[in-house]
Amino acid sequence: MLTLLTFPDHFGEPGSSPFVVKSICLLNMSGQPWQRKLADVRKMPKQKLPVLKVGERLIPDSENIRSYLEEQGAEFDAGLSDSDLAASRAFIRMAEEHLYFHQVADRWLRDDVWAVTRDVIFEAIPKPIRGIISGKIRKKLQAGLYTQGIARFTEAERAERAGRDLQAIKLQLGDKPYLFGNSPTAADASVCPMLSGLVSIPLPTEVSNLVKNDAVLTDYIARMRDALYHIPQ
Ligand SMILES: N[C@@H](CCC(=O)N[C@@H](CS)C(=O)NCC(=O)O)C(=O)O
Repeated sequence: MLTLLTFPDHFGEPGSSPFVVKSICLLNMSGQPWQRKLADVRKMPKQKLPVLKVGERLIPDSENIRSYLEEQGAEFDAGLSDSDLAASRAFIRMAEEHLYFHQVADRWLRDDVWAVTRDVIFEAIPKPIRGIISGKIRKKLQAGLYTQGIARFTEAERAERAGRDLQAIKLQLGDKPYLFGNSPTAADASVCPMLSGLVSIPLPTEVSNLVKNDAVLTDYIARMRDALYHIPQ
C-alpha cells in the first residue's frame, strides 16, 4: 500500500499544500490503492511535503511522485498530441513556479491574512509562544519571497500578472471540462490545486478574488474536487 505523507487539512484543502493536492489527484488518477498519513515536515528528506512512502523508501517531491506512478504504469496524459504535451508542461510550470507564489504571498505577506493563517496552521503550538515561533518562520518566508522576487510587487501588480495566467488557463479550458479534454490529465493535477489554494485564502485578496469571481474557474475547481480531491478512508 502506498502512503502519502502530508500536512493536516486546512481551509478546506486536503493536506493544505497544493503540491499535496496534486499528489492526491495523481494517486487517484493512477488507480493504485493508497492511504494518507500526517507527517512532521522537518523529518522529511528535503524538509518539504508531500512525500510518498513505498515500503521503507521515501519519495520526496510531487514531480518524483508522478514519475514513480508513471514507472508503475500510470498514464496521466494518454492520447495527448506532441503539442498538447508541450503545452501541458508549460501549464504545469506556470502553475507551480508562478501562480503558487501568489498563493504563498497572499497567505504570508498580508498582515490581516497572516493573523488568520497563523492561528490555523500553527494551532498546535501553545498560544503564548505561537507568535514567536510562527513569526520566525514568517520572516524566513518573507525573505525567500523577496529573493524570489514576488514580494517586490504590490498586490495590484501581482493581480495583473496572475490575471494573465488565469486568462491562459481559461483560454485552454474553452468549453472543455478539463484542460485537455473530457478527462483530467497531469496538467489538471498541477493547475487546479493552485486555483483552489487561492480560493482557500481566508480573506479576500486581489488575486484570490480573480479566481473566486470567475464562474469558469470555480466550476472547473468544483469538477476537479468531485473527481479527484478525495482521500481514501
Ligand atoms: N517541489 C515540491 C514543493 C513542495 C513544497 O513546496 N511544499 C511546501 C508546502 S506548499 C513545504 O513543505 N514547505 C515546508 C517548508 O518549506 O518548511 C513538490 O513538488 O512537492
